[in-house]
Amino acid sequence: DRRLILVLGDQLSRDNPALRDAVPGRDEVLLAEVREEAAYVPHNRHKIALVFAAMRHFADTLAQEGFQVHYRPLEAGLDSLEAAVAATCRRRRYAGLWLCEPGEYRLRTAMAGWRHRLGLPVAILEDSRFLCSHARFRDWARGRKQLRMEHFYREMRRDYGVLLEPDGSPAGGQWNYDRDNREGWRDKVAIPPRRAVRNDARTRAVLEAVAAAFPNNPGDLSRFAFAVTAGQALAEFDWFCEHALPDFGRFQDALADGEPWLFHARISMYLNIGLLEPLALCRQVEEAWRRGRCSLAAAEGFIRQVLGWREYVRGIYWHYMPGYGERNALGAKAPLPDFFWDADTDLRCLSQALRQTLDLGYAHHIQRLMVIGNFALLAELDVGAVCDWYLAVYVDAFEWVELPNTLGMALHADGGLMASKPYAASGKYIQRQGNHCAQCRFSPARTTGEGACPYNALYWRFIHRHQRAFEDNPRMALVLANWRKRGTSAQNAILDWADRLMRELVPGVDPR
Ligand code: DLZ
Repeated sequence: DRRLILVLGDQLSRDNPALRDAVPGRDEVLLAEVREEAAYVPHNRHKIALVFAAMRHFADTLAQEGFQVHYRPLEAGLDSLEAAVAATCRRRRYAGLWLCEPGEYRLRTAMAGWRHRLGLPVAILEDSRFLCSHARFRDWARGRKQLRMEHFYREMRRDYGVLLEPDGSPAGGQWNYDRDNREGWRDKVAIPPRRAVRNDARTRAVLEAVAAAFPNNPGDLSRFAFAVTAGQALAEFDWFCEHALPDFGRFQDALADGEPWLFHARISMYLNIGLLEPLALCRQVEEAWRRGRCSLAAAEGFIRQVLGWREYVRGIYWHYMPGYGERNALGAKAPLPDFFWDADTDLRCLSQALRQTLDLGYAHHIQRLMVIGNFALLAELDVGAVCDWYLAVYVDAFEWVELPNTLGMALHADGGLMASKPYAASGKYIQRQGNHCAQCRFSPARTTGEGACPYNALYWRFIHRHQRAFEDNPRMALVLANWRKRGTSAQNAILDWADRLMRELVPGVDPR
């Protein structure tokens, strides 16, 4: 009973449930580079290259294990995954198609019709690479008024016995060391230089093919240096544990001029395509702390992202889709400015975050949340357009992780389902966290007039326009009170200036 096993470009793991009891010599594997997946948004070329190069290397590993692997490169001209399966089934008979569930709702819906259209039994297995199953998340969510990450995270720590004292209490007496992890960047600590992965002939062929097939997509492929195998990704992670983890915690929220990586692990893309396994990483970081190689705050900060946040956003995604993607609680609808595609803006923090996003397919979370996302929130950019942009430009962006992070966390468009207050901030926050402002032509100390940091007036405009929505939110009370005590003429001066900024920065918008 020969089975055909379809492996998607973000399921490149030997733990893929569809491969778990596959038998070389009997079952066959299909991987396909197809136009639909490569073009449903204008993906960064780094993302396409990473996925294709990792797919080709993974196919090699499976072939070495003795599997017959059907690999369809982009040049084969297949339009969709369904077309790739259909073409393979025309050549050979299979008792059924096996695959791991896809990470995006779009594809999950399309697959619902496969059995009928392909005339073949289709088994879609739950993605066991995540630490929180769909049933576990549903159990946790049942009956709760609010689905807050902090509560979820504690349960995951208990479920997996991570960072616990022998009596089950949290290591060190606290669940969360966020307060120790907010230091701003003052240029006093050396940032370790990253090791670049050397691209082999397989990867170089992918880089050429992607450059030729996607001439207009963002991404400077001359700087492609991502790991494309599980072994390379693990080596990068080992490097992180040794060289960056000790300072990861304290500078987790920092912004450093000209430094795209800082002390970040830079492993989200490897996790999200299956090259790394989340629990093993958490255990390795816990072990580093237990051996005295890093502080508890650093280890806890890392583990919260992987065991807590990552699993939580995936749970939120499947819990609320498909409606989640349509939400726009604050009615944001301004058009996306062109500088999102060319980084051509004078705001230094924003232009650096956009430039490295477009060139490298990567920005760290404070750039994504508090620089780019914050701008989109304050300028009330169209939620759907911003979400599509995030899905396109980042190497690690798949909708299950991108949508809750962008729509819920950055844009507050889910009405507070994920975050108890909007992540809106003025230029003063950006100044506190980093060193961009000293070299920027705008000053965070001023709110109106030439040379004032645009984040300031846009921040107050945002607060002013949404006062009613935030009225009953105790976490917004202080900010609202600060705004109101300014008096009408001071308020109007700020609002007039903000409208002028909107016209300048967001062409095509009607600021009122
Ligand atoms: C992101 C991506 C790209 C660019 N190309 C492919 C592809 O050609 N073939 C494939 O199997 N997967 C690709 N992927 C990853 C899929 O888009 C991903 O599996 C779905 O979005 C579900 O998460």
